[in-house]
Amino acid sequence: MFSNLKEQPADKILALMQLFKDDPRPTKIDLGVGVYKNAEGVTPVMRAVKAAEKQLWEQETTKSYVALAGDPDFADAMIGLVLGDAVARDTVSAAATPGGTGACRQAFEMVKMANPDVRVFVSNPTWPNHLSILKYLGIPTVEYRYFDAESRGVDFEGMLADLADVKPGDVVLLHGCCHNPTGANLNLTQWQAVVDVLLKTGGVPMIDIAYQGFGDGLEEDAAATRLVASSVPECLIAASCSKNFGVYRERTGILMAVAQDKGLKGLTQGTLNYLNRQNYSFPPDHGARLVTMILNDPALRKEWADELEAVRLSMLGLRQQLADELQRLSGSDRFGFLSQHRGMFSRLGTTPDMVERLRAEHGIYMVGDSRLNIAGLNAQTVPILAKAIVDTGI
Ligand code: PLP
Ligand code: TYF
Repeated sequence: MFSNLKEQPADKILALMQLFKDDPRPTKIDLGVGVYKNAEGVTPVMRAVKAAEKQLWEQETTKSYVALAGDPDFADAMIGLVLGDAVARDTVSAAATPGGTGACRQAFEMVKMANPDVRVFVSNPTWPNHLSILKYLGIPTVEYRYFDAESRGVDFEGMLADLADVKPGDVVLLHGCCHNPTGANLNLTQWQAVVDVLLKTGGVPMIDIAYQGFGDGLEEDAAATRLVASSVPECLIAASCSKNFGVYRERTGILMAVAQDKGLKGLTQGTLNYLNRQNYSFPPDHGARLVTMILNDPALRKEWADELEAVRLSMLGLRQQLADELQRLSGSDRFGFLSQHRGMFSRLGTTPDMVERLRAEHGIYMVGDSRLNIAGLNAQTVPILAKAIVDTGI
C-alpha cells in the first residue's frame, strides 16, 4: 500500500536549512529559516523562560491531562496579551494549539465546517505553509495584491481593489504584524480602510500574528489585530508564542474566535474543543504553562518584555546598518526600504538567479523569493552582505 503514496513537495525553507548545514565554507551566512539568532548566531532560551522552567520543575506536582482547549489561564493570559481590552472577554473563545501553525490549521478547518464553499483570500505573497495547508484541506484560495515590487512596500491600492471581490462567507487572511515573507506592513490608517472593506463585503478576517513584539513593540504590534477584532462582527486570530517567547520546539500557540454576538460563544468554544479532539486531543502544555507563568508574574513578565525589546531593537539596528551600508556602497537610496520593513524578514525583491548567485559565490543563504532573515546578521556580517549584494548587481 505504501507504494501508492506520492512524493510530496518539500518545504523550501527547511530544505535550505539542510543545504546550509552541508555547506563546508566557514564564511557562510544563514539568512534562511525564520528563527531569531543573537550576534553569536545562537537562538537563546529567554531568561524568563529559564526562570519559569526552574519554578515549574520545583512546583509541578502532576503531568495529568489538563483540558481539550488547554489551560484556561493560558487562554486568559494570551487573550490579554493579544487583544488587551479591545473586546469583552465573553466574546472570545479560545483553544491552545501546537504552535501558530496548529492554530492556522484549526482555523481553516473551522471556517470550512462553517462554510463548505469558503474561499480564503491570501496576500501575494504569504507564508508558504498557509498555502500548503489550505491546499491540503481542499480550500480554494484567492490572492490579493500585497507586495509592490517597485517600492518594496505594500501595493495598498491593489490590495483594496482585490479585497473588494470578497463575498459574504469568505475569509481574508491577514498578517497581524511583521508580514512574512515581505516585511512590508500596513499603517493603522490603512488597516482602518481594510476594516471598512471587510464591513462592506461581509468577509471574515483571520489574523495570523506570529511576531508580536518583533516590529514596533508589544502593544504597537497588536494594534491592528485589536482594531479589527473590535470592529467586525466575527474574526479568528491565530497567535504563535514560538518567536516572542523563543519556545519554538515546545509548540505553543492559540486560536481565538471573537464574535460580537455573545450567543455564539458556546458554539465556537465547542467547535474549538472538537477540533482539538479530532486532531490530537489535548494540546501541548509545557510551553503554554511557561507563557502563562511569565505573563501572570509581574517580575517574570518584565524580564521577558525587556529581553524581547532588546531583541527587537537589535534587529532594528541591523536593518539601519544594512540600509546605510548599501546606500554607501551603491550610492543610491534604493535599499531604504530595509529600514522601513518590520519584523525578522525583508524581501529584497530580486530574482531567484541573483539569490542563487549569492549562495554559490558568497555563501549567503536566503529563501528563493529573496527573503532574508535580518536576525541571521550581526555587525560584522552586515558589510559582507551589503558588498555581496552590490557586487552581484542587485
Ligand atoms: N504564521 C507565520 C506567518 C509564521 O511565520 C509562523 C512561523 O513560524 C507561524 C505562523 C507559526 O509558527 P509556529 O507554528 O512555529 O508557532
Ligand atoms: O517562515 C519561517 O521561516 C518561519 C519558520 O515549515 C518556519 O515561519 C519555516 C518553515 C516551516 C515552519 C516554520
